[in-house]
Amino acid sequence: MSQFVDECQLNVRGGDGGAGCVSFRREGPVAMGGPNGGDGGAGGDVWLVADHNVSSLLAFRDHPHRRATNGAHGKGKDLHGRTGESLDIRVPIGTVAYDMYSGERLAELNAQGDRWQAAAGGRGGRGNHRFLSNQRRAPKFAEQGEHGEERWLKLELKLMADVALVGFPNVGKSTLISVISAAKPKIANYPFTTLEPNLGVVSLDDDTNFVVADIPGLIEGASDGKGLGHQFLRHVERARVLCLLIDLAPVDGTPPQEQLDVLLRELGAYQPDLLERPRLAVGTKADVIRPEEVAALGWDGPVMSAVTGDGVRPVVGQLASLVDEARRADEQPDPSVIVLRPEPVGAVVERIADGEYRIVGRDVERAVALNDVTTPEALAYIDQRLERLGVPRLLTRAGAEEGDVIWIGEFSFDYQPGT
Ligand SMILES: Nc1nc2c(ncn2[C@@H]2O[C@H](COP(=O)(O)OP(=O)(O)OP(=O)(O)O)[C@@H](O)[C@H]2O)c(=O)[nH]1
Ligand SMILES: [Mg+2]
Repeated sequence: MSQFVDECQLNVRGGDGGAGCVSFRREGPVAMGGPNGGDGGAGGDVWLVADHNVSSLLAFRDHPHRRATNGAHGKGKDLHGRTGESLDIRVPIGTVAYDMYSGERLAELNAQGDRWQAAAGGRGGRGNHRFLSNQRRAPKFAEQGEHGEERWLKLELKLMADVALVGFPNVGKSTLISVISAAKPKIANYPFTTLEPNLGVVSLDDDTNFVVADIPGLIEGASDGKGLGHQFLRHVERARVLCLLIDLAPVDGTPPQEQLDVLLRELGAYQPDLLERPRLAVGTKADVIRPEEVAALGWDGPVMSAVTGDGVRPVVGQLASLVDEARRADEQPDPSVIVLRPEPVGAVVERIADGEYRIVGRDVERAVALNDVTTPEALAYIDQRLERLGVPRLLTRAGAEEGDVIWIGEFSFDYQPGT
């Protein structure tokens, strides 16, 4: 079993758009014919794609930067730049993407093939032929390409186990998974042997198999972060069925029912609906205690010994049918990719100092991103665009006054209301 890494940071960046081109036809003796500068190609997007062949987020630890290809610049003779190649990043099923800084949950990829656009490529800049108009016969400007979107993500993998083995440290969780599946976790006679979850596939016959997760031991106070705390409870969240293991011969003598009560209390305190999950509680280490002693402890649930194998089969059978029922109940179409990222809309005016404002927004930034903003025709174009995007109204509302400095990207101008 490969090492299990269930959290990583990832920097994604869409490709930059190519710049539009400024170029004019050469028509015989006419030095400057009509404009024929091609558009820049769009940058490639970055996608996360759920793939069951990927089982951990390990690969991202060493290579946290992923970017798509840039679009090519436009050229003369109306040659458009080639579109940048998009990048598909394969992630395990059950990957949840968060914004690393805000912690906001952005998307969940729950089923094979689910795709989520993690970073959009920048749009290509328009070539000068696009700015031809009756007033503008020879536009000497073109748009710059837009930068690709960039962001830091935190990816988290929730185990997609069918059954989670829940129990105090040392009750025999790892021993059980080692006898019912091919998983070979470390087993030892001390608490907290298991520090990272192990997954194992249990096969009953060709059609019946389910995934069991052996997770680190749970102790009282885990829901407050004690022991290995929340980290573990998180792994329980996705399991359809809980198998609670109860030590029939614990070193500290905690009676079975009390163990069960503590486990349930911790699960419920972490997330109340964990108590709604189908569950099976089983007494372990039955080989070291006589049946009448078990009865005297007040335990009347199933018992087993992972060491001798006694009672293991019926337990596996019961788990299989609980899993089967839960899977059936689950079969209504999965919401699959849950995308929670709101699309940015319009432009926003921020006051950055006395008499100084900044306008932020994709369209306004694009309006001023020209290769040359010094020509009167380019300035006239910018004016027209900003007007159409409602910028004067936004500035008035924000309290801007004549002579104030307005910034959009790298571009700044003095505010002249009503012009
Ligand atoms: N006699 C007996 N001993 C068992 C049985 N199952 C496990 N043990 C022993 O109990 C000890 C702990 O077993 P593990 O499987 O490592 O327990 P665990 O629940 O995974 O423990 P943590 O990973 O620390 O939470 C080991 O010494 C095992 O050999 C059993 O059925 N009978
Ligand atoms: Mg263990």
